[in-house]
Amino acid sequence: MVSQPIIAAFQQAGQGHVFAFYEQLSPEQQAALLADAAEIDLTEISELNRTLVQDNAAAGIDLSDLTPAPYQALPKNGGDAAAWAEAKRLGEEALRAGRVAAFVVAGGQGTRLGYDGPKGTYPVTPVRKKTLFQVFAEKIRAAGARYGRPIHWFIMTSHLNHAATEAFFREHGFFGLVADQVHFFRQGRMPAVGLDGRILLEEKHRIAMSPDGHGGSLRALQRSGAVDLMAREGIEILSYFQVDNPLVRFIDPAFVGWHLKTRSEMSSKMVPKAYAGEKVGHFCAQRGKTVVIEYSDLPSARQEETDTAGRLRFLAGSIAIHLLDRDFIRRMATGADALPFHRANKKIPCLDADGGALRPEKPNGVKFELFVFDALPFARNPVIIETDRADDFSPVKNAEGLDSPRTCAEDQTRQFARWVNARGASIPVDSTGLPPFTFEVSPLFGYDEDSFAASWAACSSPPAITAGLVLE
Ligand code: UD2
Repeated sequence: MVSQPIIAAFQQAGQGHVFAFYEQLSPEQQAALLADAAEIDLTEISELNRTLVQDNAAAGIDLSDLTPAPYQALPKNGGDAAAWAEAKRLGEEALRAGRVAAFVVAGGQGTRLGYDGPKGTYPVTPVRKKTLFQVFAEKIRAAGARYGRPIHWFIMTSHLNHAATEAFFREHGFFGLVADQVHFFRQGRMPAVGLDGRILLEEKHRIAMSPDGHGGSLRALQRSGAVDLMAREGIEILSYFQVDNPLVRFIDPAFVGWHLKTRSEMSSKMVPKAYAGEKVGHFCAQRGKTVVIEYSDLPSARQEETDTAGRLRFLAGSIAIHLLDRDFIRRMATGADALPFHRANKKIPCLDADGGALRPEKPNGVKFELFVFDALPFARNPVIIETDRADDFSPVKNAEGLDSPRTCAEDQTRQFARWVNARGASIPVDSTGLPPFTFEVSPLFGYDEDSFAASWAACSSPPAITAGLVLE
């Protein structure tokens, strides 16, 4: 065996089997394997094996002393209308000063949707079938025009979809955005281990590596130079959202204003959960800190608890919309505070000890992932604000049923119908707010109710809304 310090380090760490087939590999394959190996922090893996793998720990989630986290209710639900108006004013000022940028995490694999390709390239709008990326790009263009400052957009990809994502933007001329203001960077990777803690090989020259979770965004923002770029451009706040949700209002002045006026370092939007078992995180308070407990980690009895009024006690659902201060990101990425890893048992195609291919039918290994909401307990003054689900959340996650392309297109149509009828039109809708026909509002015409109202008022006569119409 060629002597390579990295191979010796793997042997010392009890992971020497990673190089079991090294002598059989071509020089290029050897280089590829060494490059994979160089990405791995062996001390981190051995610590994760000890804490998360060996005793089959349920990711070590601490559920003690949990109470529902406080949040700023919307004025229509009892919140302070003057405080919301003041927040909106402050947020608009920050947007006009160019202090806010958009940030989408798009490194996930979209397995549940069964779509082969970066999820952002999935078509979602009801008439034009615009892709998720196009919808976000047009919201950014429209908001930039509204506030008189172009809005930078950071896009986190993974090694699996980076090249395809960049190519998609190039093919579509960046959807009218200035290419220099769209910044792609790759998230980090983590090796998968077997249930015995041994690092798995995908091929003789490839370690089974997967994206390190959306929480990996904090270190990837720092490592890629995005945080420095923000500093150079005078951007202080990143507006974080997920790639699967075209309704998201990520340029939301009231949210930015709440963040600023409470001097929060990380802020989040909540929606009241639709039902006890809804698959969203739960905003909780725990010994003076704000934490999010994922649906899979909170026992169903706790999810179903009700208060004296019969409402769900742990009501505040996390829909993965956050604001993050630039300096907070840097501190989380470089300081002593570190996000904890979560363990996910998965079926991981890999090689057996003799180099034969294994296609497991039940979980045979563990992936390690970081979650961005685990940064909340480290943030100063985290604030949670309520939002209307209908204005902020309708993700595409499954091919059919709940959170599918169909439900998402319907939710978009309901929103358009609501905006149009609020301006005095009278298109018919059913008891769920859905009109009997489909039409579409381009984000360039209106990406939220205010911008829509402004464009509507600027029309010489109110547009007649008919089936298949696209307002743009
Ligand atoms: C997430 C939240 C859940 C709720 C829900 C709302 C977690 C663990 N749960 O559930 O609480 O807020 O969203 O829709 O986050 N991603 C990456 N890199 C990765 C992994 C994921 O960029 O390594 C991105 C992915 O592209 C997507 C987002 O993170 O934009 C969410 O990922 P998911 O689909 O795994 O999250 P989900 O639906 O389990």
